[in-house]
Amino acid sequence: LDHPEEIWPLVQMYAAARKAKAQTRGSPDWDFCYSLLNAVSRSFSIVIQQLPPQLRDAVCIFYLVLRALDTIEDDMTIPVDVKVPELVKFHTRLRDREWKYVCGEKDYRRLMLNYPLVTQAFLQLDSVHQEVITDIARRMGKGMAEFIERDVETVQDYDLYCHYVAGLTGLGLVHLFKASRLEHGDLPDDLANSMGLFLQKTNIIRDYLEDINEEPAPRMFWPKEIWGKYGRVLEDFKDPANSAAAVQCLNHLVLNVMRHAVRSLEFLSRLQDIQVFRFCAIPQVMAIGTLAECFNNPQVFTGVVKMRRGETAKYMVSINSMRNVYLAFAHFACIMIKKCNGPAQNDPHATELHVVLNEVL
Ligand code: RWZ
Repeated sequence: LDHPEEIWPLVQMYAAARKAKAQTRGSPDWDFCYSLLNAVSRSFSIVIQQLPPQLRDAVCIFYLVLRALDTIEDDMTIPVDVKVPELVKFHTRLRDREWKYVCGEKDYRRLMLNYPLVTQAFLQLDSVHQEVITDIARRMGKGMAEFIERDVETVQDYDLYCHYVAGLTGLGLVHLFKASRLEHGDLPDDLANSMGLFLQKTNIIRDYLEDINEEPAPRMFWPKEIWGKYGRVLEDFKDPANSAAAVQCLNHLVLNVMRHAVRSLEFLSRLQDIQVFRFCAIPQVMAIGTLAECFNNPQVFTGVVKMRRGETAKYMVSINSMRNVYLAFAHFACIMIKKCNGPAQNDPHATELHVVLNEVL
Protein backbone atom coordinates (compact mmCIF):
# COMPACT_ATOMS: atom_id res chain seq x y z
CA LEU A 1 0.00 0.00 0.00
CA ASP A 2 1.23 3.48 -0.86
CA HIS A 3 -0.50 5.12 2.12
CA PRO A 4 -1.94 3.57 5.29
CA GLU A 5 -5.27 5.42 4.90
CA GLU A 6 -5.85 3.42 1.75
CA ILE A 7 -6.57 0.30 3.76
CA TRP A 8 -10.16 1.06 4.76
CA PRO A 9 -11.80 1.09 1.36
CA LEU A 10 -9.87 -2.11 0.58
CA VAL A 11 -11.10 -3.80 3.72
CA GLN A 12 -14.69 -2.90 2.83
CA MET A 13 -14.23 -4.03 -0.74
CA TYR A 14 -12.77 -7.42 0.13
CA ALA A 15 -15.34 -7.95 2.87
CA ALA A 16 -18.05 -7.39 0.25
CA ALA A 17 -16.33 -9.81 -2.15
CA ARG A 18 -16.04 -12.50 0.54
CA LYS A 19 -19.67 -12.11 1.51
CA ALA A 20 -20.72 -12.45 -2.12
CA LYS A 21 -18.54 -15.53 -2.50
CA ALA A 22 -20.20 -17.16 0.47
CA GLN A 23 -23.49 -16.84 -1.43
CA THR A 24 -22.44 -19.40 -4.06
CA ARG A 25 -24.27 -22.67 -4.07
CA GLY A 26 -21.60 -25.26 -3.35
CA SER A 27 -22.32 -26.90 -6.71
CA PRO A 28 -19.25 -27.60 -8.86
CA ASP A 29 -20.49 -25.75 -11.97
CA TRP A 30 -21.43 -22.45 -10.29
CA ASP A 31 -18.53 -22.52 -7.83
CA PHE A 32 -16.13 -23.03 -10.74
CA CYS A 33 -17.73 -20.15 -12.68
CA TYR A 34 -17.54 -17.67 -9.81
CA SER A 35 -14.04 -18.67 -8.74
CA LEU A 36 -12.82 -18.39 -12.31
CA LEU A 37 -14.49 -15.01 -12.74
CA ASN A 38 -12.65 -13.94 -9.60
CA ALA A 39 -9.32 -15.23 -10.94
CA VAL A 40 -9.70 -13.70 -14.41
CA SER A 41 -10.98 -10.29 -13.39
CA ARG A 42 -10.96 -9.26 -9.75
CA SER A 43 -12.64 -5.92 -10.44
CA PHE A 44 -15.39 -7.31 -12.69
CA SER A 45 -15.96 -10.08 -10.19
CA ILE A 46 -16.66 -7.50 -7.49
CA VAL A 47 -19.07 -5.42 -9.57
CA ILE A 48 -20.85 -8.51 -10.93
CA GLN A 49 -21.29 -10.03 -7.49
CA GLN A 50 -23.11 -6.99 -6.15
CA LEU A 51 -25.83 -7.40 -8.82
CA PRO A 52 -29.26 -8.76 -7.80
CA PRO A 53 -29.26 -12.61 -7.91
CA GLN A 54 -31.44 -13.08 -11.03
CA LEU A 55 -29.08 -10.91 -13.06
CA ARG A 56 -25.82 -11.88 -11.34
CA ASP A 57 -25.72 -15.44 -12.68
CA ALA A 58 -26.58 -14.39 -16.23
CA VAL A 59 -23.89 -11.67 -16.29
CA CYS A 60 -21.29 -14.03 -14.76
CA ILE A 61 -21.92 -16.58 -17.50
CA PHE A 62 -22.11 -13.86 -20.17
CA TYR A 63 -18.66 -12.71 -19.06
CA LEU A 64 -17.15 -16.20 -19.11
CA VAL A 65 -18.70 -17.09 -22.48
CA LEU A 66 -17.27 -13.93 -24.06
CA ARG A 67 -13.98 -14.50 -22.27
CA ALA A 68 -13.78 -17.96 -23.88
CA LEU A 69 -14.46 -16.44 -27.30
CA ASP A 70 -11.80 -13.82 -26.57
CA THR A 71 -9.30 -16.54 -25.58
CA ILE A 72 -9.71 -18.19 -28.99
CA GLU A 73 -9.34 -14.81 -30.74
CA ASP A 74 -6.21 -13.95 -28.71
CA ASP A 75 -4.34 -17.26 -29.08
CA MET A 76 -1.79 -16.51 -31.77
CA THR A 77 -0.70 -20.17 -31.97
CA ILE A 78 -4.00 -21.15 -33.64
CA PRO A 79 -3.67 -21.06 -37.45
CA VAL A 80 -5.98 -18.52 -39.13
CA ASP A 81 -7.81 -21.16 -41.18
CA VAL A 82 -8.72 -22.97 -37.95
CA LYS A 83 -9.41 -19.89 -35.87
CA VAL A 84 -11.81 -18.13 -38.23
CA PRO A 85 -14.36 -20.99 -38.49
CA GLU A 86 -13.97 -21.64 -34.73
CA LEU A 87 -14.95 -18.02 -33.95
CA VAL A 88 -17.85 -18.08 -36.39
CA LYS A 89 -19.22 -21.39 -35.03
CA PHE A 90 -18.60 -20.57 -31.37
CA HIS A 91 -22.24 -19.62 -30.65
CA THR A 92 -23.39 -23.07 -31.82
CA ARG A 93 -21.23 -24.69 -29.09
CA LEU A 94 -23.06 -23.02 -26.22
CA ARG A 95 -25.61 -25.83 -25.82
CA ASP A 96 -23.09 -28.65 -26.37
CA ARG A 97 -22.34 -30.15 -22.94
CA GLU A 98 -19.19 -31.89 -24.17
CA TRP A 99 -17.62 -29.09 -26.17
CA LYS A 100 -14.28 -27.61 -25.26
CA TYR A 101 -11.45 -26.09 -27.24
CA VAL A 102 -8.26 -26.03 -25.22
CA CYS A 103 -6.18 -22.93 -25.93
CA GLY A 104 -4.92 -19.79 -24.20
CA GLU A 105 -2.72 -19.56 -21.13
CA LYS A 106 -2.93 -19.56 -17.33
CA ASP A 107 -6.46 -18.91 -16.02
CA TYR A 108 -7.78 -18.58 -19.58
CA ARG A 109 -6.55 -22.08 -20.33
CA ARG A 110 -8.23 -23.30 -17.14
CA LEU A 111 -11.47 -21.75 -18.41
CA MET A 112 -11.15 -23.54 -21.76
CA LEU A 113 -10.18 -26.88 -20.13
CA ASN A 114 -13.22 -26.80 -17.85
CA TYR A 115 -15.60 -25.19 -20.34
CA PRO A 116 -18.27 -27.91 -19.90
CA LEU A 117 -18.87 -26.51 -16.40
CA VAL A 118 -19.68 -23.11 -17.96
CA THR A 119 -22.07 -24.84 -20.39
CA GLN A 120 -23.71 -26.66 -17.50
CA ALA A 121 -24.32 -23.35 -15.73
CA PHE A 122 -25.37 -21.61 -18.99
CA LEU A 123 -28.08 -24.24 -19.58
CA GLN A 124 -29.56 -23.46 -16.15
CA LEU A 125 -30.17 -19.79 -17.03
CA ASP A 126 -33.58 -18.45 -18.09
CA SER A 127 -34.10 -19.17 -21.76
CA VAL A 128 -34.37 -15.44 -22.54
CA HIS A 129 -30.94 -14.90 -20.97
CA GLN A 130 -29.54 -17.84 -22.94
CA GLU A 131 -30.91 -16.37 -26.17
CA VAL A 132 -29.38 -12.94 -25.52
CA ILE A 133 -25.95 -14.47 -24.76
CA THR A 134 -26.11 -16.71 -27.85
CA ASP A 135 -27.10 -13.82 -30.13
CA ILE A 136 -24.26 -11.60 -28.89
CA ALA A 137 -21.71 -14.46 -29.10
CA ARG A 138 -22.81 -15.05 -32.71
CA ARG A 139 -22.39 -11.41 -33.71
CA MET A 140 -19.12 -11.02 -31.77
CA GLY A 141 -17.59 -14.20 -33.23
CA LYS A 142 -18.46 -13.06 -36.74
CA GLY A 143 -16.96 -9.62 -36.11
CA MET A 144 -13.78 -11.02 -34.57
CA ALA A 145 -13.38 -13.33 -37.58
CA GLU A 146 -13.64 -10.32 -39.89
CA PHE A 147 -10.72 -8.68 -38.06
CA ILE A 148 -8.58 -11.82 -38.08
CA GLU A 149 -8.44 -11.43 -41.83
CA ARG A 150 -7.81 -7.68 -41.93
CA ASP A 151 -6.12 -5.11 -39.67
CA VAL A 152 -7.52 -2.11 -37.85
CA GLU A 153 -6.42 0.67 -40.22
CA THR A 154 -8.89 3.55 -40.15
CA VAL A 155 -10.65 5.20 -37.23
CA GLN A 156 -13.84 3.69 -38.68
CA ASP A 157 -12.26 0.18 -38.44
CA TYR A 158 -11.21 0.96 -34.86
CA ASP A 159 -14.80 1.87 -33.92
CA LEU A 160 -16.16 -1.20 -35.70
CA TYR A 161 -13.66 -3.61 -34.09
CA CYS A 162 -14.40 -2.14 -30.66
CA HIS A 163 -18.12 -2.39 -31.40
CA TYR A 164 -17.72 -6.11 -32.02
CA VAL A 165 -15.60 -6.94 -28.98
CA ALA A 166 -17.05 -4.51 -26.41
CA GLY A 167 -19.97 -2.46 -27.79
CA LEU A 168 -21.98 -5.63 -28.41
CA THR A 169 -21.40 -6.53 -24.75
CA GLY A 170 -23.13 -3.26 -23.84
CA LEU A 171 -26.09 -4.09 -26.11
CA GLY A 172 -26.33 -7.59 -24.62
CA LEU A 173 -26.22 -6.24 -21.07
CA VAL A 174 -29.14 -3.89 -21.81
CA HIS A 175 -31.16 -6.90 -23.00
CA LEU A 176 -30.27 -8.82 -19.84
CA PHE A 177 -31.25 -5.84 -17.63
CA LYS A 178 -34.61 -5.57 -19.40
CA ALA A 179 -35.27 -9.33 -19.38
CA SER A 180 -34.62 -9.30 -15.61
CA ARG A 181 -37.20 -6.47 -15.30
CA LEU A 182 -34.66 -4.23 -13.54
CA GLU A 183 -34.50 -1.56 -16.25
CA HIS A 184 -37.47 -0.21 -18.19
CA GLY A 185 -36.17 3.04 -19.66
CA ASP A 186 -34.99 3.97 -23.13
CA LEU A 187 -31.42 2.65 -23.45
CA PRO A 188 -30.56 3.02 -27.16
CA ASP A 189 -27.91 0.82 -28.77
CA ASP A 190 -25.73 3.81 -29.59
CA LEU A 191 -25.42 4.79 -25.91
CA ALA A 192 -24.76 1.21 -24.76
CA ASN A 193 -22.16 0.89 -27.51
CA SER A 194 -20.39 4.05 -26.32
CA MET A 195 -20.13 2.62 -22.84
CA GLY A 196 -18.35 -0.47 -24.23
CA LEU A 197 -16.11 1.55 -26.54
CA PHE A 198 -15.02 3.77 -23.66
CA LEU A 199 -13.71 0.71 -21.76
CA GLN A 200 -12.28 -1.14 -24.74
CA LYS A 201 -10.38 1.81 -26.22
CA THR A 202 -8.97 2.69 -22.78
CA ASN A 203 -7.61 -0.86 -22.46
CA ILE A 204 -6.20 -0.77 -25.99
CA ILE A 205 -4.37 2.48 -25.22
CA ARG A 206 -3.06 1.33 -21.84
CA ASP A 207 -1.94 -2.10 -23.11
CA TYR A 208 0.36 -0.83 -25.90
CA LEU A 209 3.52 -2.38 -24.46
CA GLU A 210 1.92 -5.65 -23.36
CA ASP A 211 0.32 -6.11 -26.80
CA ILE A 212 3.37 -5.20 -28.85
CA ASN A 213 5.57 -7.59 -26.85
CA GLU A 214 3.02 -10.41 -27.15
CA GLU A 215 4.52 -13.83 -28.04
CA PRO A 216 4.59 -15.47 -30.56
CA ALA A 217 3.26 -12.47 -32.51
CA PRO A 218 1.93 -9.06 -31.52
CA ARG A 219 -1.65 -8.06 -32.29
CA MET A 220 -2.14 -4.34 -32.44
CA PHE A 221 -5.37 -2.38 -32.41
CA TRP A 222 -4.08 1.17 -32.61
CA PRO A 223 -5.50 2.55 -35.89
CA LYS A 224 -2.89 3.43 -38.50
CA GLU A 225 -4.94 6.47 -39.52
CA ILE A 226 -3.90 7.96 -36.15
CA TRP A 227 -0.47 6.48 -35.35
CA GLY A 228 0.70 6.92 -38.96
CA LYS A 229 0.81 10.68 -38.30
CA TYR A 230 3.46 10.11 -35.59
CA GLY A 231 5.63 7.20 -36.70
CA ARG A 232 6.63 4.84 -39.50
CA VAL A 233 5.88 1.60 -37.57
CA LEU A 234 4.21 1.07 -34.19
CA GLU A 235 7.34 -0.60 -32.75
CA ASP A 236 9.18 2.73 -33.07
CA PHE A 237 7.20 4.13 -30.13
CA LYS A 238 9.05 1.73 -27.80
CA ASP A 239 12.32 3.53 -28.52
CA PRO A 240 12.86 6.35 -25.97
CA ALA A 241 14.36 8.42 -28.80
CA ASN A 242 10.81 8.66 -30.25
CA SER A 243 9.18 9.48 -26.94
CA ALA A 244 7.87 12.90 -28.02
CA ALA A 245 6.07 11.55 -31.10
CA ALA A 246 4.84 8.51 -29.14
CA VAL A 247 3.27 10.71 -26.47
CA GLN A 248 1.59 12.91 -29.11
CA CYS A 249 0.11 9.77 -30.65
CA LEU A 250 -1.04 8.59 -27.24
CA ASN A 251 -2.71 11.96 -26.58
CA HIS A 252 -4.47 11.79 -29.95
CA LEU A 253 -5.91 8.39 -28.94
CA VAL A 254 -7.01 9.80 -25.57
CA LEU A 255 -8.83 12.58 -27.44
CA ASN A 256 -10.48 9.93 -29.63
CA VAL A 257 -11.78 7.88 -26.69
CA MET A 258 -12.93 10.95 -24.75
CA ARG A 259 -15.42 11.64 -27.56
CA HIS A 260 -17.44 8.69 -26.17
CA ALA A 261 -17.55 10.05 -22.61
CA VAL A 262 -20.67 12.21 -22.97
CA ARG A 263 -22.75 9.39 -24.45
CA SER A 264 -21.48 7.00 -21.81
CA LEU A 265 -22.60 9.44 -19.08
CA GLU A 266 -25.97 9.82 -20.83
CA PHE A 267 -26.35 6.02 -20.73
CA LEU A 268 -25.55 5.87 -17.00
CA SER A 269 -27.98 8.71 -16.24
CA ARG A 270 -30.86 6.67 -17.71
CA LEU A 271 -30.36 3.66 -15.40
CA GLN A 272 -32.92 3.14 -12.64
CA ASP A 273 -31.72 0.21 -10.53
CA ILE A 274 -28.93 1.22 -8.13
CA GLN A 275 -27.05 -2.09 -8.39
CA VAL A 276 -27.23 -2.10 -12.19
CA PHE A 277 -26.08 1.51 -12.09
CA ARG A 278 -23.07 0.69 -9.92
CA PHE A 279 -22.19 -2.29 -12.08
CA CYS A 280 -22.07 -0.05 -15.18
CA ALA A 281 -20.68 3.12 -13.62
CA ILE A 282 -17.70 1.75 -11.66
CA PRO A 283 -15.84 0.47 -14.75
CA GLN A 284 -16.51 3.77 -16.56
CA VAL A 285 -14.98 5.76 -13.68
CA MET A 286 -11.99 3.39 -13.58
CA ALA A 287 -11.55 3.93 -17.31
CA ILE A 288 -11.44 7.72 -17.15
CA GLY A 289 -9.09 7.39 -14.15
CA THR A 290 -6.81 5.19 -16.23
CA LEU A 291 -6.98 7.68 -19.14
CA ALA A 292 -5.98 10.53 -16.81
CA GLU A 293 -2.97 8.45 -15.68
CA CYS A 294 -2.02 7.57 -19.27
CA PHE A 295 -2.52 11.03 -20.80
CA ASN A 296 0.80 12.60 -21.79
CA ASN A 297 2.62 9.83 -19.92
CA PRO A 298 5.68 8.28 -21.65
CA GLN A 299 5.55 5.37 -19.17
CA VAL A 300 2.77 3.85 -21.32
CA PHE A 301 5.60 2.91 -23.71
CA THR A 302 7.90 1.42 -21.08
CA GLY A 303 5.69 -0.31 -18.50
CA VAL A 304 2.23 -0.72 -17.01
CA VAL A 305 0.27 2.41 -16.10
CA LYS A 306 -2.49 1.81 -13.59
CA MET A 307 -4.55 3.73 -11.10
CA ARG A 308 -3.29 3.32 -7.54
CA ARG A 309 -4.97 0.47 -5.72
CA GLY A 310 -6.31 2.70 -2.97
CA GLU A 311 -7.85 5.04 -5.53
CA THR A 312 -9.56 2.13 -7.27
CA ALA A 313 -10.99 0.95 -3.98
CA LYS A 314 -12.15 4.48 -3.12
CA TYR A 315 -14.18 4.69 -6.34
CA MET A 316 -15.52 1.17 -5.95
CA VAL A 317 -17.20 2.15 -2.70
CA SER A 318 -18.20 5.74 -3.53
CA ILE A 319 -20.00 5.40 -6.89
CA ASN A 320 -23.55 5.41 -5.53
CA SER A 321 -25.19 8.16 -7.53
CA MET A 322 -25.00 10.00 -10.82
CA ARG A 323 -23.75 13.00 -8.89
CA ASN A 324 -20.69 11.03 -7.74
CA VAL A 325 -20.06 9.85 -11.29
CA TYR A 326 -20.16 13.45 -12.60
CA LEU A 327 -17.81 14.47 -9.78
CA ALA A 328 -15.38 11.65 -10.57
CA PHE A 329 -15.45 12.44 -14.31
CA ALA A 330 -14.90 16.14 -13.57
CA HIS A 331 -12.02 15.27 -11.22
CA PHE A 332 -10.20 13.21 -13.86
CA ALA A 333 -11.04 15.68 -16.67
CA CYS A 334 -9.47 18.42 -14.49
CA ILE A 335 -6.31 16.34 -14.09
CA MET A 336 -6.09 16.10 -17.89
CA ILE A 337 -6.85 19.80 -18.36
CA LYS A 338 -4.02 20.64 -15.94
CA LYS A 339 -1.66 18.47 -18.00
CA CYS A 340 -2.88 20.31 -21.15
CA ASN A 341 -2.11 23.67 -19.61
CA GLY A 342 1.23 22.50 -18.27
CA PRO A 343 3.42 19.73 -19.67
CA ALA A 344 1.22 19.04 -22.71
CA GLN A 345 0.59 22.66 -23.72
CA ASN A 346 2.29 22.22 -27.07
CA ASP A 347 0.31 19.11 -27.93
CA PRO A 348 -1.16 19.44 -31.45
CA HIS A 349 -4.64 18.50 -30.18
CA ALA A 350 -4.64 20.39 -26.86
CA THR A 351 -7.43 22.73 -28.04
CA GLU A 352 -9.69 19.92 -29.26
CA LEU A 353 -9.05 17.98 -26.08
CA HIS A 354 -10.05 21.02 -24.02
CA VAL A 355 -13.37 21.07 -25.87
CA VAL A 356 -14.22 17.41 -25.15
CA LEU A 357 -12.98 17.59 -21.56
CA ASN A 358 -15.15 20.65 -20.92
CA GLU A 359 -18.19 18.62 -21.98
CA VAL A 360 -17.84 16.37 -18.92
CA LEU A 361 -17.19 19.16 -16.40
C1 RWZ B 1 -20.31 -9.37 -19.67
C2 RWZ B 1 -19.43 -7.53 -18.23
C3 RWZ B 1 -14.76 -10.69 -21.87
C4 RWZ B 1 -18.05 -8.38 -20.02
C5 RWZ B 1 -15.57 -9.45 -23.85
C6 RWZ B 1 -17.64 -9.34 -21.05
C7 RWZ B 1 -14.69 -10.17 -24.79
C8 RWZ B 1 -13.37 -8.10 -25.35
C9 RWZ B 1 -12.39 -7.80 -24.29
C10 RWZ B 1 -16.44 -8.77 -21.69
C11 RWZ B 1 -13.78 -4.21 -19.98
C12 RWZ B 1 -11.93 -5.38 -21.13
C13 RWZ B 1 -13.84 -6.69 -20.18
C14 RWZ B 1 -13.53 -3.98 -22.43
C15 RWZ B 1 -15.46 -5.26 -21.51
N1 RWZ B 1 -13.69 -9.45 -25.52
N2 RWZ B 1 -12.68 -6.54 -23.73
C16 RWZ B 1 -19.23 -8.45 -19.34
C17 RWZ B 1 -15.60 -9.68 -22.52
C18 RWZ B 1 -12.78 -4.12 -21.11
C19 RWZ B 1 -14.72 -5.42 -20.19
C20 RWZ B 1 -12.84 -6.59 -21.30
C21 RWZ B 1 -14.43 -5.19 -22.63
C22 RWZ B 1 -13.59 -6.48 -22.62
